[in-house]
Amino acid sequence: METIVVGAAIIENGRLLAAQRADPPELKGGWEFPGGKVDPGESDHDALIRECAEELGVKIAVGRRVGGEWPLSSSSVLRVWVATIVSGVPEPLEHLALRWLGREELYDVPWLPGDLPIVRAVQGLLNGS
Ligand code: 9L3
Ligand code: MG
Repeated sequence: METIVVGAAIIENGRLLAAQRADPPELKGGWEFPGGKVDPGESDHDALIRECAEELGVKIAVGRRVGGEWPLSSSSVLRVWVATIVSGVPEPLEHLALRWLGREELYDVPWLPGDLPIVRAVQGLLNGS
């Protein structure tokens, strides 16, 4: 069975929230859209809200989908939605660090290879500020 992973493109004030992975060792230090695996019987929407609460300590509102299925490996795909923060201030509860990246800073961090094409897709949603 294919593993479904969901990710959030959290945008606020024209900046995108990027999160630096703490694990596993081969992904440690790489930057990603926060999120994670959908649990059995869980909807993508619920998984995205749960993951953002667990990883960042924030409540999000889920907006439009970004593209279709982004391949992560031979057995897993990433589905991404734009999201906004409804309450809370994001903290790196499971990541090494968080950064708000403006349009000119989007490529200042080493994105995970699977996430990089999604950054390009999100770029146009950020205003120049
Ligand atoms: N993954 C890649 N990019 C992302 C996310 C949220 C996840 N934006 C990969 C890393 C792991 C797998 O998907 O190999 C499951 O993610 P997690 O549940 O460990 O966050
Ligand atoms: Mg995760």
